[in-house]
Amino acid sequence: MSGLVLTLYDAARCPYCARVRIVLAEKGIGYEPQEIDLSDRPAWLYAKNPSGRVPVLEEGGGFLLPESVVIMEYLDERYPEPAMWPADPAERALGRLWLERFDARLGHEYYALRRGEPSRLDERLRDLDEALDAQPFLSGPQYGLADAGYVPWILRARANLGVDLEPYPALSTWLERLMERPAVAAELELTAAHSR
Ligand SMILES: N[C@@H](CCC(=O)N[C@@H](CS)C(=O)NCC(=O)O)C(=O)O
Repeated sequence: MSGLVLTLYDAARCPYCARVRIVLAEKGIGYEPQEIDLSDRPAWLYAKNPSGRVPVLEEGGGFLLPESVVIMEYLDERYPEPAMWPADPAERALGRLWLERFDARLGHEYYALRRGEPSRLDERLRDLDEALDAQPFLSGPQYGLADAGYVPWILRARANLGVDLEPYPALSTWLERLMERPAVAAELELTAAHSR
C-alpha cells in the first residue's frame, strides 16, 4: 500500500467527486479533502487540472490525476483491498462498459432534466431498473465500481430533482442495498445537506 499523502480536490455537491469519495471510503483510505468552491474556482486549480474540474487526486510527490473514472480505477489498483471490480473478466468488462456509457445511460438525461430541458430520464431509469432486475449489482452479483459510478446521480435525482423511484422497484432495491454500506450512506447525508 502506498504511504503517500493523498489530497482530493473535492466539492461536496459534485457527483463525480462522490464516486471517488465512495471508493476512498470503501477501501478505508485516509486522505485530505480540499473543498473547491465551484462558483469561484481558484486559479491554481487549473495547474492541477487544465479543465478546472473536480475531482482531482494528488498524491504526495506531485502525482496528479483528474477524471473520476480514471481515479476510481487507479485507487482500485493501488489499494486492491477490498477489490471493487469483479474477478471475472467478462463481468469486469461489462462493469467498465457501464462507466464508459454513463452519459448515454444516465448522465445526458439527468442533466437535461436539471437544466429544465425535455428529458427522457424516466426511460433511462427504466433501463437501469431492467438491468438490476436481472442481477443485484450493475456488474453482476457483486457490488463494485460500476455501482459507485452511478449511485451519486440516483441520489441527486431523488433529492434535488424530485424524481420518484417507486416506479422502479429493482432500482429502488439496489439503492436500499447500497445504502446499507456506510460509504454510500455518507453520500446520502451529504446530498441531503447540499440539495438545492
Ligand atoms: N469528466 C469529469 C467531469 C467532472 C465534472 O464535470 N465536475 C464538475 C463538478 S460536478 C466541475 O468541476 N465543473 C466545473 C466546470 O465544468 O467548469 C470527471 O469524470 O471527473
